[in-house]
Amino acid sequence: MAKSKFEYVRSFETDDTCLRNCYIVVRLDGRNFHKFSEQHGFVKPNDERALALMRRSAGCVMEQLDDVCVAYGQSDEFSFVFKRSTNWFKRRASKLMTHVASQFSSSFVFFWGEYFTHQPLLYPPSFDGRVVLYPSNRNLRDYLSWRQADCHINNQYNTVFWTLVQKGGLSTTQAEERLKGTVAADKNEILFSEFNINYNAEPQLYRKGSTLIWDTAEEVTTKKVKPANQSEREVHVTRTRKKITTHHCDIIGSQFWEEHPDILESD
Ligand code: DGT
Ligand code: MG
Ligand code: MG
Ligand code: MG
Ligand code: MG
Repeated sequence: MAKSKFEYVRSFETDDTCLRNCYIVVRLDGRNFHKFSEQHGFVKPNDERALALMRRSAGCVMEQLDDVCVAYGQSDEFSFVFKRSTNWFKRRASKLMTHVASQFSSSFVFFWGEYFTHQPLLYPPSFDGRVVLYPSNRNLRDYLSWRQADCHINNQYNTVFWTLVQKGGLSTTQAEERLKGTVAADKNEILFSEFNINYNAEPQLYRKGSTLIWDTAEEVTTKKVKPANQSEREVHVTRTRKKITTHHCDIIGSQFWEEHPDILESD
């Protein structure tokens, strides 16, 4: 077929194929969620509904898109790790990133009402996305460790900050002043000695974030069969199905990775 004279514009498209053998990480982050969380009455510092909705949307991304081997989320962000051997969309960064972002955003809106039963969605939220490549298992694990360490640092700060405000009667400015220059041990001490809160006993979900991986589960179904010349009977059929499991555990140390050796492909 003859090409139109306009065809040449295709050559303006640039190649954004991700380097082979690398893990492709797409990280999404809610746009201006400082305002979004205020306007939708998120509980401070952690809103169970919001975190559950984030996990639900991330699960939807894993189910609808190929080759995500692990996802990690906290606060208004989620990172999706594509298998290093993936050839989905020929490893084109823009395709991968935009599919993740739009599947996540539409899921977030689609499932909103299931989690925020009495809080209408006031305007359409959006998430930015970026792609980063990690060439080794060490680099990938360090990336995920970085996000989990960030979760811990922010959550510890926010927990003390909002305890000082909600239980200690301080203004937000006073709480900020009080925490200036404090290290982790000081923050734990304030929580413990003044409010009888043991930070390490706070929910793992808040302190560690959420890690989603694939697991296999045996599923037993009954099926009606009717062999020739015999009466109909029921048989049990066992099938192995892939399903997503959620973990709120430490992913910085080795234990999690040793318990789930199938997540990473060897270097
Ligand atoms: P950005 O990402 O540059 O567009 O701006 P933000 O405002 O989204 O900033 P970011 O992503 O650094 O911080 C996340 C904001 O979302 C932060 O202000 C706290 C809020 N947020 C996230 N999860 C919760 C939650 O469970 N409860 C409450 N109250 N706020 C939350
Ligand atoms: Mg940001
Ligand atoms: Mg944000
Ligand atoms: Mg964020
Ligand atoms: Mg098309």
